[in-house]
Amino acid sequence: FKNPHYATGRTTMVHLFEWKWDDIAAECERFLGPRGFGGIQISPPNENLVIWSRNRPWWERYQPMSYRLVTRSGNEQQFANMVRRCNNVGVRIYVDAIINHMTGTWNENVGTGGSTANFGNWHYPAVPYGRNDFNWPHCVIQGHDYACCADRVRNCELSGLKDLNQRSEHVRTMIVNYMNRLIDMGVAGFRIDAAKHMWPSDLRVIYDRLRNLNTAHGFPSGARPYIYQEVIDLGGEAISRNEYTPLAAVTEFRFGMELSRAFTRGNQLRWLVNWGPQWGLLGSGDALTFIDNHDNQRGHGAGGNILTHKRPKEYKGAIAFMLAHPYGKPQLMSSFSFHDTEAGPPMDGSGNIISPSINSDNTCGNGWVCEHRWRQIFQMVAFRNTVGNTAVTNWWDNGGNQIAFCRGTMGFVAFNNENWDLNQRLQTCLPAGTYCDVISGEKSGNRCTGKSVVVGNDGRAQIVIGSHEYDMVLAIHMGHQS
Ligand code: LAG
Ligand code: CA
Repeated sequence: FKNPHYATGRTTMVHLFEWKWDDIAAECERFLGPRGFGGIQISPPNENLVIWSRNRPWWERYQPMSYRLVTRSGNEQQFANMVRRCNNVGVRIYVDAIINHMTGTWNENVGTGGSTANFGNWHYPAVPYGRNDFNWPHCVIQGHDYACCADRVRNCELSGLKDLNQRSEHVRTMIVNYMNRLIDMGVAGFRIDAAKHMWPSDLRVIYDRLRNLNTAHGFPSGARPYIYQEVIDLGGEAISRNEYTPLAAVTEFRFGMELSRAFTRGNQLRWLVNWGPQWGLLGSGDALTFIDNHDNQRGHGAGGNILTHKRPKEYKGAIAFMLAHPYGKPQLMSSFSFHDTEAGPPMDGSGNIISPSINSDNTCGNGWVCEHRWRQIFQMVAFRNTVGNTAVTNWWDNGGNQIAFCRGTMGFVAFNNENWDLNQRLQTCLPAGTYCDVISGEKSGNRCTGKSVVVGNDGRAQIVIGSHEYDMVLAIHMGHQS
């Protein structure tokens, strides 16, 4: 369950938060496929409660009404069409699977597919689930439970969301049927929402009953779905991420926390010389890595001063380090802009999501940030694809916040997070020639639109990153020789 089954040469996925299926299909064909992205995490595709009383917040999608594939992102036919079109251009789809709970109790009770429920009776006829499918006695997780009481974290409600009992055979069957339906439609794997709130022994039963990936969608025979379990473990809790790594991959929340700290000068970049398990991170093959996610970019979930698109220079620095360094399986965040942390995606007066528009410079409009279309970010995806599994070599630092390293003989990257310029002759490990920096520009015809870097016969080059430049990174690789 730890292999994402990306198409050959691809390495990176992006979370297209709250995007519609038709827009994702188009984005696969016009941008993600051609640019070498490996996959997409999509918002939950199953029916959720419509919450007009809070003006359709983003989090209504974490309130399941049924496993029918009807949401604001689209219906079942649009979903199937998206998966097929993305797989056709080598981009995999990973589903955010909410299997810990159903909705909380609300006055309104109509789902995005028209289903209704009787919350007071724990009755969800569209699945169907009834009282016996939930954990008893009824209880709600309290803040202090996380430190002491694993059983309460798993058997009580997470913020009042009705807590399914995954030991129930009927619940297991409903969940497995839902996930297998998606596998048959061509998805490549799942994010397991709130995995910390479910027993690993129950999850194992569910994972083992999943079908192999659909060979008609280009997967090798016998391929198991990629599973990354959302476990927030910053230390000090009764439940550890290590209970989940024997099953499948795990979201590594310490990764974005530490890199956010380093790139905001809470820690010096030079300490990143031994980035990885020596920092207390999971084994590389177990870790789904990211700087921010949809929760902590707005102070939900783990929170904790995470860098986001709102601090672009530092954020692009942290993302570049994530993509330049071989540790983990990286995931990019693609956001809609927000001030109110509860606000839903751009929508019209009827609650329909408004599609992103694409500007002439390839960035997005209509309220969509589309970090994945920022040059400094998508060019580093290509960097990662190009350098493959080469090692980090020739680490250099100034004893502070200027660092540089090679990836084998395929790529070189430098960072300047000091108040003064970086201007050094450094070993790039690349063959002699002229390379286009992929951060300040790109290769256009035979010239560079940004900086050119001239590598001599000894592999060295003069590397300049001014402290007042737009970006703090310089990156060159074998795919961008001019
Ligand atoms: C997750 N991971 O474990 C998701 O990443 C996270 O976004 C989900 O919470 C959570 N688990 C449940 O799937 C989000 C919001 C919550 C929201 C919840 C359900 O962060 O704030 O709770 O989705 O919609 C909301 C209200 C609560 C209310 C609750 C129950 O904010 O005040 O008690 O709904 O109705
Ligand atoms: Ca639970």
